[in-house]
Amino acid sequence: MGYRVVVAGATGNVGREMLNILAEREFPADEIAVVASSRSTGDMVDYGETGKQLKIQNIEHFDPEGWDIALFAIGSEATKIHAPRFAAAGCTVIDNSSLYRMDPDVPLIVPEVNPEAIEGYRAKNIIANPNCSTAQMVVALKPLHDAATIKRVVVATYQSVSGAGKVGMDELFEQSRDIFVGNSATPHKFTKQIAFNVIPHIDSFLDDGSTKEEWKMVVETKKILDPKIKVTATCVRVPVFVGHSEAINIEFEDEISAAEAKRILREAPGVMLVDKHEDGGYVTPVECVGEYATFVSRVREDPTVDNGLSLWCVSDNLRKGAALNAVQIAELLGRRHLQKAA
Ligand code: 11C
Repeated sequence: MGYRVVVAGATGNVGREMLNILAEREFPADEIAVVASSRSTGDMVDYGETGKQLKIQNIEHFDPEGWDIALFAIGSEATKIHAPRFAAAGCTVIDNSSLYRMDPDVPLIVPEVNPEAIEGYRAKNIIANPNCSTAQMVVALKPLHDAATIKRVVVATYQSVSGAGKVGMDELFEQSRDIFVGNSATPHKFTKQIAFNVIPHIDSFLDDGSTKEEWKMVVETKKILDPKIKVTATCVRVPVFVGHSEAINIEFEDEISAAEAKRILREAPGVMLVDKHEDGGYVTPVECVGEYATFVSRVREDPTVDNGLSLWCVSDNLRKGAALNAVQIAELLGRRHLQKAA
């Protein structure tokens, strides 16, 4: 007997990828329900490439009693209403919004990094999925932290427009087309023109001048990996449809050479090292689309600090940064806690 699984937010970028990945990985689901807001009720969505289509139900009227796992990709406001309702009915919620990430009673999990933290999920019957830019970074950092203890991380991100949802992707497409035919580009979703431009601003500003996206990278890395690690981030939106990139500078307690780091990364779970010192010997976002791995390239020593390394890290933000990580959490939950696996 398999699981009864709900995907909430099945019409969005992440919800669609959740369905693709459940299908691709042959998640042992006996039944899948797709739910969304009333706007999409009755619409059909593909269950990956299985040829099956699923009819969207209204989340407001959906009874979660008897369902095992719900993958939520519906944003914080709707999550606030529905996650406690699903969790109280015995359906474990794996939530992609930022609502519960820093709740001490909710584990924040990247399965390659802190699978043991899942043990705490029963307090609320909710498990949080991290922000996309944090998820890929901690996958790359974890094996290096185990080897030489990270003290400080300085990261600059190059984040694709799909992180801002389908409207973000549409805005890049429309602005590119408008500029190409000689029209002006009007920003709607983003704060400035995104086509042929970069914007050093993701999410809202905080009092200290940083943004919430930058804050998330700091606090989520501490919660997932190690509270002692200092992180400073600059998060930037770039005109790329899918795939977040990160330039990461790391300072370690102990000595670690680039050669040693590469040897470790080659063996690390979830990491694919592509690092040849030649034209094209590194990974760019277009190559990571549809992939599961977090790609690491350009590993090199930083001689300006003791025990410093710099590297380049790229991943599909809709997959490892969101949907894949959520499905991996569901797989982990099944293996450790739900006794139904087929
Ligand atoms: C972006 N990282 O690229 C954001 C999207 O907290 O889950 C995901 C926001 C979040 O805009």
